Amino acid sequence: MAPEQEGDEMQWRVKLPAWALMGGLLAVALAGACGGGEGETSAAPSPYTPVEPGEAAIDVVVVVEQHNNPTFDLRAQEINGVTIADQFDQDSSNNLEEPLVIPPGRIRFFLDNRGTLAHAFEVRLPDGSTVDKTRNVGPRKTDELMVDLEPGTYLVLCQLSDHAARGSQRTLIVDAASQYPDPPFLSQ
Ligand SMILES: [Cu+2]
Repeated sequence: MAPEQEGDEMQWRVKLPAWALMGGLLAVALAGACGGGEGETSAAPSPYTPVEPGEAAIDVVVVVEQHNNPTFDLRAQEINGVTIADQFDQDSSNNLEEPLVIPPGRIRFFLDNRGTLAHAFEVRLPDGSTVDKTRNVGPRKTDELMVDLEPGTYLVLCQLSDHAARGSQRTLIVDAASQYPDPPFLSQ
């Protein structure tokens, strides 16, 4: 009888850790399901999300679209809630001669990737140096880039692969004479 008892005892020892493991896995699975649910039900990111308390106020919000289907393009949709999409044609081969003109100050570029590829967004000085840039933004995703810009001429582009050369670029002119209403934030 002694060997059987020993066997039962060994099984029991094995079962304890197994139950503990299953309980742990269940807890992790439940936590993951809850977290995913919250992410899916939250609203789509807005260009006009208020800044956090203590953060510098934003002067200008520019909604920039990236396209690559059928042609690569980088064009602006709106500035501070004012639609400016009609300032840009669908021909991206002339984007350097068809500038985006915005007021100076603290700028939030809200990048809206409408394409089927990952894109990104970079602001460059005329000498080619980088002011700031986003990481890669997946298809149908958004991101934002916050920069302080003084009046002058800049270049905005997608810095990935050959996208800029294929049309994902545009001259950016920051001009104090460019006037828009304040950004439609709920609070600042
Ligand atoms: Cu791109």
